[in-house]
Parts: sequence; structure tokens; C-alpha cells
Amino acid sequence: MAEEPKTITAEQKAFYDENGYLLLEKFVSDAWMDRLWDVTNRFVEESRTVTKSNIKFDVEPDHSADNPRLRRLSQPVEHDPVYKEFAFNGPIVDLAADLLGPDVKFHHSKLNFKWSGGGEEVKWHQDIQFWPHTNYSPLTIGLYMSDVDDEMGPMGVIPKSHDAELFDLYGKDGAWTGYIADDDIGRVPLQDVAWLKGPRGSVTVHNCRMVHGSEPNRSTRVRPLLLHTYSAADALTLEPSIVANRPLSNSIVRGERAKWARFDPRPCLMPPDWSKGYVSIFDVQQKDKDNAA
Ligand SMILES: O=C(O)CCC(=O)C(=O)O
Repeated sequence: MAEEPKTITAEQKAFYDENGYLLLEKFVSDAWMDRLWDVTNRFVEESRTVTKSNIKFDVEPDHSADNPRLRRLSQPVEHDPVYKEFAFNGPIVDLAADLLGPDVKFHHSKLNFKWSGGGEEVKWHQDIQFWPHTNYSPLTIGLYMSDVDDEMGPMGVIPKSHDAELFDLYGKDGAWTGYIADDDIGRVPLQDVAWLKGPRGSVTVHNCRMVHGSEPNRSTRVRPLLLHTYSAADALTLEPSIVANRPLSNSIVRGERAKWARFDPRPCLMPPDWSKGYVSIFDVQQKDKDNAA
């Protein structure tokens, strides 16, 4: 028999299963938020030494030492023990166990900054085509590190889209775009969008098939969103290149390693070979703009 969830109610668990997302206001304590901010501020300082994107920092084209404009810190878990402790033992792991448990695997983490005064949009997409697995259990938990309102480009999700079509994220020329093409987006009920906003410490959860995205940050405040992806332990990755140099990916964070892999009969689009170079979704989606800049 399934265990009762510990961090959410049975209704919230049922809401996630039906709609593919959750928003939990002030889920993470102030003590945790202060610790995460301390390390994050250090990385923003360090980013001043960077002139263009690399595997650690993804920066906007006009990022500079005097005016840092970070898009993403990739794999925070690998850069500081506080981030690792949060990903492996923090309150979101209990939440992941409630939604996926009892056996839970960590896949990856990232910190999307969406800088003030225009921090970039994330076009409508689904995540699982970037890192296909044998089943569709993977989900991403996002932590808002500041209060987030409509102006700041909150995460937008299309309820129930996790149970609908899985889209082709390659463009007409056969190149990976990382977003749903204009010709296809008409099949997504964008009018149903739920914008997930909340005070500092709030968390968002979205399933890996969920259509989601976010607008540019038009406010004067940065919108850091710390994202962690977990899966049921019986979901095995079908494209190892994205985790090839990530020693912590595929760590079991709750329960046991799976004895049997579970296969969903629905097909999954395969991404390009990421070992040939991957920085972030911003880098992929904004390529034309960056190259023009
Ligand atoms: O930062 C956001 O608003 C969305 C992030 C996202 O969808 C992603 O990184 O895949």
C-alpha cells in the first residue's frame, strides 16, 4: 500500500498526479534560505571574472565584471557543499519522496537567475526530451530564492499537459531548438496557463512532460530559481551524455537502487549528443540572439 505523504497532503499529491504540477508557498525555512543566499552571493561575485559562458556559468551576452548578468549557475551541487546538502538532505528531498517514493534518484540541479531588467524568457518546452528516461517519473522542484510576482517572469505551466502530446524540439532544418515550434504550439491550451508565483522559500514542482516556460524579468529585482530534478529510482537515463561528467547524477537520495527498470510504452524524442557541447536551455534557445549580439 502507498505510504501517506509527509510533507504534503494526500489532496496535494492527487493534484500533482492529475495536473502535473504543484506550488507550495514558503515550503523552505528562512534558515535554509539564508544559507543558500550566502553561497549564491559568493558565486555571483565569482562570475565577475567570467567574460563568456562556460560549463559553470551561463551569462548573458552583455555580462561584465561591473554589471554581472548571470543566466545560470550549472550544477550548483558540484560547486559547494551547502548546495549538495540541500539537494541530498534538504526538505525538497522529502517532497520528492512523497511524490515519487520510496526510492528516489537525484538527476541534476541548476540555478536560473533571470536577471533584473530583461533577464531572458524561457520559451515553451518540455524537459524530458533534453534527458530521456525509461519512464516519465522525473520531476523538477524549483525554489524561489526571492519573492516572485508577475513582473519577474514566474514559471508558467499548462495544467494536465504532462498527460498530452510530447513535442518534437527539433526545427525544420533538423537542428535542436529546445522549444515547441510555432506550427505546433497551437495544440497547447496556452489560455489555461498557471503562473506560479510566491514569496521567498516557495517551491514549484513540474513533471518532466509538462509544457512550461517563463517570460523575461521586467522588474528591477533578480529572480533566482534553484531547480533540482529527481526521478523514481526505476527510471534509467536513455541518453547518458548529459550526465557523463556529473559524478553526483544518478545518486540514490532515498530508499534503494532499483532492481528492475520500469518502461513507459510511450515513445520519447532523443536529443542531440550532448557530449559535443551543452551549456544550458538559455544558450540553446537564445542562440540566434546571442550570435547576433
Ligand atoms: O527559469 C525558468 O523560468 C524556467 C526554467 C526551465 O524551464 C528550465 O530550465 O528548463
